[in-house]
Amino acid sequence: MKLKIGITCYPTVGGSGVVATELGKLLAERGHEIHFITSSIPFRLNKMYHNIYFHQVEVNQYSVFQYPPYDIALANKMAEVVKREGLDLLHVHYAIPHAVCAILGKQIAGTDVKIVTTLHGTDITVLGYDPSLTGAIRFGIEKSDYVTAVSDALIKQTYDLINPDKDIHTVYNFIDEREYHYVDSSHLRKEYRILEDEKVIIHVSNFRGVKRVQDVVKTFKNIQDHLPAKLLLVGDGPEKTIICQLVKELGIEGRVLLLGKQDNLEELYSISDLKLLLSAKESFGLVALEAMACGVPCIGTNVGGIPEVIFDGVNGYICPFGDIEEISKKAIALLADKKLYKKLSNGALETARERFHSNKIVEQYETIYYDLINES
Ligand code: GMT
Repeated sequence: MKLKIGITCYPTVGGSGVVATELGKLLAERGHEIHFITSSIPFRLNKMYHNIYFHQVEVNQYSVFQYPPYDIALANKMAEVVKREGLDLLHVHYAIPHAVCAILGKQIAGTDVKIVTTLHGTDITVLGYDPSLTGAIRFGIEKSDYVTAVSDALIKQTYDLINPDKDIHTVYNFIDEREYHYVDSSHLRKEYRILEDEKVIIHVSNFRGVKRVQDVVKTFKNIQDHLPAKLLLVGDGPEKTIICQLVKELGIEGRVLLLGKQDNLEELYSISDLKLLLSAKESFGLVALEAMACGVPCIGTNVGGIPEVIFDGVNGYICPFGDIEEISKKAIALLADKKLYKKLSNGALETARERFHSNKIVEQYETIYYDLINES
């Protein structure tokens, strides 16, 4: 039996939006009918599918309301689509506001549509500390029919912070391996004026404080003191100005390429030798998986779900958070030793292929959906 599935996520750039959209695309390829119910077209929905529909949530601005009622409009749109299209289930990404909207939407629709909620991190690790939202997050989790989180670490944090009376199950993230694999983009090395003997270090993020881009830059400073190297900083966000300043202060402007937001990241990963993910909070670290699928080993911090993706000595290294010296030492050793490098690069490819393959993860979600529907 093929299912009719509504998907709600933050459709703009961000790991949760990427995973939700890729999941919708792969489910559509398996014959399910997918209805995205979001504020704008998910940015990764870049191809035509006959069985993917997009329902835009529109919020009108009324002078009597101080804030536009987006959450209510979303719940109303969910109810409308559930009823008109006969959806079997709503899969929402983020407890707040999406799970709560789905619960309200289900009540408005008056049907037995099932609700699957996936926790991605920020809804717990940031919002979970806000007492004005804790009760609503707990409600969203407890009233969902099934709750998943993208790592064991996130589940633990959810129980520690929110303590919901609900089982939560880990379903790891995945990437579309048809997109993320090694490509010959060596022309970029020339275009970026990267010399033949230079190693390329890459960091990709939204430059929020938790991403600790300053630690990436400081680590890179140490690396390039020992061996010829360039740093690619990809993305944009609130810390960008501070980072540009730091690069200047450290006198490494000529070695750091600030590339801003980019698509086709596989081309950048394919000219990179090492990825740094030195976050203070990270429930999974999708960007590490993207890099690994292109054969790039990663160094990450022992934070959140990062050690569930980066395995120390297998596909990279796990280092203590903020320990620039240790991270630099590991990076230099890895980049200087061809045999070790090859081992970890192969390890990275294998991790992406075996542990996080999209077929495996999408099947896990399908099983959850069918079990819920068959239960009722
Ligand atoms: O990391 C961000 O700032 C974006 C955020 C999001 O909601 O997209 O990412 C979260 O979800 C991703 C997909 O599951 C995870 O890979 C990220 O680790 C997680 N971010 C944090 O936990 C900080």
